[in-house]
Amino acid sequence: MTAHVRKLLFATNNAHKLAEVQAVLGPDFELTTPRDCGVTEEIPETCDTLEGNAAQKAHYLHDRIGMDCFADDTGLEVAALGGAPGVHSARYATEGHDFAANNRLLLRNLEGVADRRARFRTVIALLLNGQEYRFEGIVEGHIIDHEIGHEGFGYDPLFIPDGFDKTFAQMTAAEKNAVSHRGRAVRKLADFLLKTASLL
Ligand code: ITT
Repeated sequence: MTAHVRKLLFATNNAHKLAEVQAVLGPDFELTTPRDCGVTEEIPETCDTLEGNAAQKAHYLHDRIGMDCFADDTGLEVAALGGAPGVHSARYATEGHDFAANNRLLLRNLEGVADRRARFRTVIALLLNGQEYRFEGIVEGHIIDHEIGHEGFGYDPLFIPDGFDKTFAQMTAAEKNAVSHRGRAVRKLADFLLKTASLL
């Protein structure tokens, strides 16, 4: 068992994500953010895949700060919409990160659509000692026809994971993390770091 806390730089500006990832990693890890390191601008994500964006965010921060770090890019992939909004999930309805407008647009685009299958997919890119590593987490579920719940963020009030009868927005953080895309990807990251890496 390790006695010291591993410090990890997480390339995100999303406070919800930060809290979720810190909760999954637990007290053996202490997350720091771009803001903690004086990086306040929006980190670019201009690629057309989750893999590309996760790597782009991690490399951007590494170039700015010179520290090992990781980034997560997540998309909601709706079957009847050909995988949209996917990599465009943050800016589906507007250029800003407007969760309410995104949810309204999603419901409009699914009006009268019987096939409600959807999944969240998270890709994490880790830069460690000059090497890049990727970790993926997926949760399958479906989109309901109106928002329910106030926990979580983003599309959570519209998404019911398979095997449940409530949305992510009706779950505690621990319940969501136990089955979510991000929880799954972050547990792979933590296993990797604990088994193979020696971060100081
Ligand atoms: P960073 O890039 O700063 O990490 P972001 O909010 O831009 O934060 P993403 O690009 O990874 O994060 O996520 C795109 C969008 O997908 C996000 O704005 C939400 O609308 C949605 N999203 C991501 N994770 C989600 C989750 O766990 N539950 C519900 N919606 C989520």
